[in-house]
Parts: sequence; structure tokens; C-alpha cells
Amino acid sequence: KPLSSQEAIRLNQVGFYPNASKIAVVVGENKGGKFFVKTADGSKTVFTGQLSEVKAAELSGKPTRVADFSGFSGNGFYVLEVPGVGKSYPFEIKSQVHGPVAAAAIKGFYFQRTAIDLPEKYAGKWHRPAGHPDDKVLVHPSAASAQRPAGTVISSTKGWYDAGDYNKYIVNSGITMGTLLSSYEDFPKFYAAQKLNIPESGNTVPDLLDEALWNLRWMLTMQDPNDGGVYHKLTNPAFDGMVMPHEATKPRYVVQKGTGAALNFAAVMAQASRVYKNFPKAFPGLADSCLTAATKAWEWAQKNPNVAYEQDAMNKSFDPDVTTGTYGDRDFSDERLWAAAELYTTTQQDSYYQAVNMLPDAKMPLPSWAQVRLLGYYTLLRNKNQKGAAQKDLPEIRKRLLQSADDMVTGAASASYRMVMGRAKEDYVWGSSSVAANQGVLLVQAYQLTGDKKYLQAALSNLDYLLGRNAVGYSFVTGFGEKSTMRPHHRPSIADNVAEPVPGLLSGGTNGNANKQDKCEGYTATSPDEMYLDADCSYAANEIAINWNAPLVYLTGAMEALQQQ
Ligand code: 9MR
Repeated sequence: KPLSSQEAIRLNQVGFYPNASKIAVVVGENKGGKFFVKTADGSKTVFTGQLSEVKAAELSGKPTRVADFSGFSGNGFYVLEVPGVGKSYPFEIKSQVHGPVAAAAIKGFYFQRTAIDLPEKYAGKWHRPAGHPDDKVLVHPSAASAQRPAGTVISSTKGWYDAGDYNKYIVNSGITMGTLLSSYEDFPKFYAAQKLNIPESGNTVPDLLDEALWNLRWMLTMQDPNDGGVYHKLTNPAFDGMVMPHEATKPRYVVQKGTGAALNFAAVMAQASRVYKNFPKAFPGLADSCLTAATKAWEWAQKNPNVAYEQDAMNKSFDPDVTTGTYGDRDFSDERLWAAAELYTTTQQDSYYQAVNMLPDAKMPLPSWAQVRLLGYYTLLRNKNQKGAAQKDLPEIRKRLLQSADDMVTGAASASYRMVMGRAKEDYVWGSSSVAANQGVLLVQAYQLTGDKKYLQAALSNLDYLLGRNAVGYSFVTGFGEKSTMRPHHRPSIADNVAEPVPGLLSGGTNGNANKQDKCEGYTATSPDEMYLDADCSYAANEIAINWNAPLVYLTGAMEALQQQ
């Protein structure tokens, strides 16, 4: 089926900052050198430009041309017109153009809350009854201890649903909370002013931190007070059907403790202690409780340095079998590094820093749920004035981070889509949208260190990617853009009888192996950057998840906070 002109002209469907770069990519073989920016009603041409030469897209080989209208900065609603192709979706140029998507990305976490009604007042047409109170959760035999034998009932309430499923996983809460708390630590003024219309919006605390607290409170309950160990996850034995949360009432378990859970927990609690310490009146005692919890989990992990969560092995020994998400990392060196960096920064004790090798090799692996080294580096660089053991390594960490950022910038300038995302086909993995967002976060860190705007511009190119300038022409953020994800693998969005999906959620997006992984019918792509299907069965390309929304929060918030600079 031939593409409509709107589908053929790929651009950020939300819009552009007046003084930022503005790029559209036109796919197809059409010739013709000029393009026009017109007022949205088509009546007036406000800018005329020249399309670039045709270039084959790196992965698909499809012909692309670039329309660069960065030279135009007038506020308003516009369309791009390409002779021989037609008109684009309408878009807006104004300052704070990403303010609504930045807010919605955090509000997306509110919609993931367990154990509380979402009334219409806050949730609009997506209001729903509370699901999963989790006040009576069973200790799974894999997690049994002398003090808490199998079948012990504990309360482990609150928290967010991880994704399109209804379980709560400590490992994935780690990177999610770390990224959200870092958003606040990097841009406190921006978040102090932001209003999200959540139940706590009236209090004295930034809404972002109120929202994050919902999950922090749950995480605290996942620590066994008897030994400091942390359960890997709170889960049903098997995934629920596509039903509303309150209709999913099967028994829930906490399963085996593990090193990954303990270290993710320690890192988050140490960082949270630092952040919530600024709000002693609102949350008396919270910062101290977090730090105590962090040190206990750290100590457990020191005594148990290599306890992986091996679900298959667990199922051979214990009943009931558990078949939900594994988050089965086996290498804890990066988690240990991150936890040490957070504990060192919060306590100012060199012993934490010295407990790990902070520079195990020269790699700067992009953050993901299984790889959190850079979260530690970001924290060390953010607190670069702290006197202590880190001082000797900071120049090297800074150099490596800037080297990564420079590689990204260089690649973006020559890419057919003029973006950082997709320089290698490996970027298109399960949850690739978070790859784009996390590249953006790294670039913002580089900007914070140097003040060099080329990093901001490169970060923005990846936000443009997420909002429509990509090889499938979708905005991957629900509720934003004329052609955005409509049928995410997200149980409430599918079961609620509301046509529009819950807004502000980031689809995992294009995934080169999605067709083989979820075997959903309808994939037509032949190249990895095009492997996307907006269907609820496509859980490998169209699920949503908290660890993907978090870097979207960071990137959109950073762009809003920094756009005037
Ligand atoms: O994000 C995870 C991705 O990196 C893995 O490849 C995938 C398969 O193991 O699992 C993803 O995580 C899912 C988790 O296991 C359960 N909740 C939904 C998550 C997003 O799909």
C-alpha cells in the first residue's frame, strides 16, 4: 500500500523549539528540489528550502531526502509541503513545545499505580478501580527463611506495574527509580514548578518525587528486615489475561532473594535518601530509613555476592512454577559499582568507593535494566565537587563520557535520518525506544559537563526520533502525534473499552527480532529499523514499561529545562 504524504514525510509530530534544529525526512523516490513550510491551513508559505540529495537509508536502503528548516523560527502551527509528495502532519513551533509530553511521561507512572483507585478527577476517561492491593502476599518456597517460612503472609503494597503486565520487579525498578531521581537531581527547579494533577499535587513536594515515592514505599517492603536481603520480584505465577487490574486477583508471591535485587535496591535507597532529605517536614524520617535500608542491602550483597535469579532452576525445586518476566542478569559488577557510587555520594564515606573497581574497563555501556554502570558515573560526575576517593578517577570518567557523546554526535550528522539513534542495527532491540532515550540522557550529561550545545541538539534528534522522525513514521508516545501508538501491549489500555490508549506511555518500539519473539501476525518489515507493529499481541515491539518511560521523562524534562540555553 503506497504511503500517504503524511506518512512519507517523517518529523516530530509534536513540534519544534523556535531556536532549535528542525528536520523532516522524506522517504520515497520522488524527485524535486524544493520544499515549503506553510501555515497549517495551507494559505501562506513562510519558508522555502532545498531538499538534500537522495541518500539510501542505512538499514533499509530506502531513498531518503532531508528537509532542514532550522532557519525558520516563527511561532505557530504549520505543515511541510513537498512537491510531488504532498503535505506533512501539522506541527507546532513554540517554546516549551514538549512541556505536555514531559508531564504526560511522568503521569504515565501514575496510571501504572497499583493498590489505589484512579478517579476521574486525576485519570480522566482512563479512571479505574484499584488493582492488586498486595497487602496479603505469600512468601514463595524459593524465598523461605527461618523467620519467614514458605506461605508466610506479608504486606507489600503500592508500587507501579512494571509494564503491560501486572507484576512488580525490583531489578527493573532500579534503573527506573535511578533515572527518575536523577531527573530531579539534575533539574530541580524545573520539577519544582511542574504540576501533574496527581493526588499529592497540593503538597509542598515536586510531583515527580511524590510519584516516585509511590514505588519507593513498595520497594522498602521488598527487603526482609531479618537479614537485609531483597526479594527479586512480587509476581503471579503466570501472566494474567488481557483484563483490567481489579479483575486480576490470582495469588501473589515474593520470590527468591538475589544479589541483583539487593544492589539495585541499595543504589536506589541511597540516592533516595539524598533526594528526600530535602523534604524533612513532608516525610519525617524517610531519608534515614532509606539509608539504613540501603546499607543493610549492601551488606547482604557483600555476604552474598553472586546469587543470580535462575527461574528455570527455581522451578525445578519449588512450586508453584513462576513463568513471568525474569530480569535474569548474572553479572553484578555494574550493579555493585552503581550501588557503591550512590552510597559513597550519600554518606561521603570512601570505604564504599574503595569496595569496587570503578574503572573495570574503558567501556561506556548504555544503560539498560541489566547494565547500570553509567548511572554510577552520572552520579559521580553530578557531584564532582565532593571531596573524596572519586576525585582521582573523575577526569578519566569525564573523558570517556565525552568520547561516547562525541561518537554519537559525529554519527548523527551523517545519518540519513540525522539522528543518533540507529547508528548500528543493534540499537533496534526489545525496548529500542529506551535506547534512543538513554542515548539522549548521555548527551544531556555531556552538555551539563561542557555547555556545548551540539550535545543538546543531538539529544533532541533522538526525541524527534521518538515522536515521529523514524523509519516507521510513528510517534511511540501514546496520546502524542497524529500517528502514534494506539494498541500497546498494555492490559488496561486494551481492556478498558476506551478507544485511546492510556496516555504518556512509551512503546518499546522497533525491534529487529520482534517477529520471531512475539510471533504476532502482521509484521511486514525486512530491515530492523522497520520491524514494528502497532498491535497488542506484539509484546516484543509494542509493550510499554517503566524503565522505558523513565528516560523519556529525563529527556523531555531536560529539553524543556535547557531549551533556552
Ligand atoms: O525489557 C526486557 C527485555 O530487555 C527482554 O529482552 C525481554 C525478554 O526477556 O523482557 C523485557 O522485560 C519484560 C519483563 O520481563 C516483564 N515485564 C514486561 C517487560 C517489557 O517487555
